[in-house]
Amino acid sequence: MRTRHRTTRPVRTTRPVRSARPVRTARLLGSLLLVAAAGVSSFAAAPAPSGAAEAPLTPLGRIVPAPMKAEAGGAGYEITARTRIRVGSPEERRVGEYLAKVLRPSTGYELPVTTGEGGDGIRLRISAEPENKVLGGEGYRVISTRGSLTITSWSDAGLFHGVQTVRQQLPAAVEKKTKQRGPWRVAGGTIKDMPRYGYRSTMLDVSRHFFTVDQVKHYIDQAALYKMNKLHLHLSDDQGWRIAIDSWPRLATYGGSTQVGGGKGGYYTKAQYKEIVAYAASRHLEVVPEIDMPGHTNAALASYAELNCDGVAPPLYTGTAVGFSSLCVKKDVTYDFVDDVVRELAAMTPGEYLHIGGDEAHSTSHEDFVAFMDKVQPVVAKYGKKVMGWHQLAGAEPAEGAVAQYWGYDRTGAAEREQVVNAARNGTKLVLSPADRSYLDMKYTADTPLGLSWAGLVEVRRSYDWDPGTYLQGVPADAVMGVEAPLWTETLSTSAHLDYMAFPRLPGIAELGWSPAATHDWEQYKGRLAAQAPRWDALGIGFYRSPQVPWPAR
Ligand code: TNX
Repeated sequence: MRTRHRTTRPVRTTRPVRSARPVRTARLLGSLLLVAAAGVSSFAAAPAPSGAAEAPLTPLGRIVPAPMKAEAGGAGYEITARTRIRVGSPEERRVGEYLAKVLRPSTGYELPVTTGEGGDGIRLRISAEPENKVLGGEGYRVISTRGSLTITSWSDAGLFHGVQTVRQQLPAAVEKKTKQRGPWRVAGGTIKDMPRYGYRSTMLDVSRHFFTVDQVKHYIDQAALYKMNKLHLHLSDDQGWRIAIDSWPRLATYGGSTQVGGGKGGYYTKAQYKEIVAYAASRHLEVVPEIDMPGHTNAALASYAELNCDGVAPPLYTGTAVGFSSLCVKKDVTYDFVDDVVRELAAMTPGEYLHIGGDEAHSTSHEDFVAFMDKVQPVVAKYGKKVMGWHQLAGAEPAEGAVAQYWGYDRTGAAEREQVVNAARNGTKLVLSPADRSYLDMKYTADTPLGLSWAGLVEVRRSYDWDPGTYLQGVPADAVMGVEAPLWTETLSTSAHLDYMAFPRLPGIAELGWSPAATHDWEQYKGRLAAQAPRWDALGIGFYRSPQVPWPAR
């Protein structure tokens, strides 16, 4: 059995973190352009160096991800005991209720959500006016004046993202669950915002360690704060099968009965899975479920002997090695199994994609891997979904419309990279999750008590300081659909563990997915990031206090 993760060169955990490029004038200018002053300095202002007294960022200047355009002006709207949240349609009402739920406990105000007309208060409007339409299906505008705060969008997703922006403009205490002192003022001015990419994802590995429905919901809430719009759930792996499949019940009841380290594991019933999907949808995230195949399948192979080429079921596995398991590519029953699983999973997944894994199939020959993918991709299409796969899919024949998820890193071999680049040139879309940038399970430093280090150490700056648009040389810019921050859980078993590894890196990947490339600038980003800390404290998120970031004193 393999105990080493990669096929590439041996891992050096002490590898120095590459120093990032100097701030380019063009970039700085780009971010300056985003702010029309009106006497208010905004997020283009570089924060004071770590340790020095901080000049507090203005509310408009501390938003993460950085908005496309923010113009300060006027006194702005103050939420008071008299504030009403004015909505019209049921979609507007849903977003209004969500906003009210965020604001009520800390402000102590009633904040009725009302359909009554009126010019004052907080107004949420979905409208197809051209100025909303140009901002697309997720963009929004916020206008804050003395008398009213208006969020408009072409869609409810855009309204929801606008609410996240407004939330970040209020004092951090707004996130607390008990009554706090105001005032609750939203800075005056106008924000126009829309995402750079339509695919902004985080992955949670619920297989290596199982996480309950409530824990997953908690993670969804955190991703929604930063305008992510996909939740990739890694539902099966060697150590556990986490989703009930009626036609193969032992997958969950037996294959899900343990986890890394030998704990009791668990699985989601269909009702629970649907509950996660619905909760994610209420936060405007689409669930992308993954069944990893043909490798990473020990839990399935242990549950059903007939899935093994030799007809013998292996024992359940609770270690952390990879690459030792494979479905039996030559047996017909394998494709009955795949058909049933994909059919049942697709039927309870409203989203567009179904992820079929395909990584680290070290116990499957290349020929078998290609044959397997040729047979399995049409099954996904048959049940109405688009194929996603890890980038090894590029080594087979990606189906029309398939999306490959790149998880290589600086030491990924040229041949492997080239395969991905060629696939992209031939029309395969890419989601980028480079392991030495966006993997939230990589240790920050050699001293990080949790996580792995096979891709190197990933401090906050390294995680943020890359451009998805130019990252893979030779890939056409429009082949990049977006980014993902995967959170693998070999070493993580509690929500506190997830918090510590995801924060502060998750907001950085979210920003790479959302913000215009022109806003990219570590020196000012680190100031905005630092300004998030009181919010995380208020939300009870225990984050890593990276020395690279000028955190405010507690
Ligand atoms: C690689 S990324 C894996 C996972 C591990 C992860 C740990 C990928 C497609 N495969 O099986 O959990 O590294 O960082």
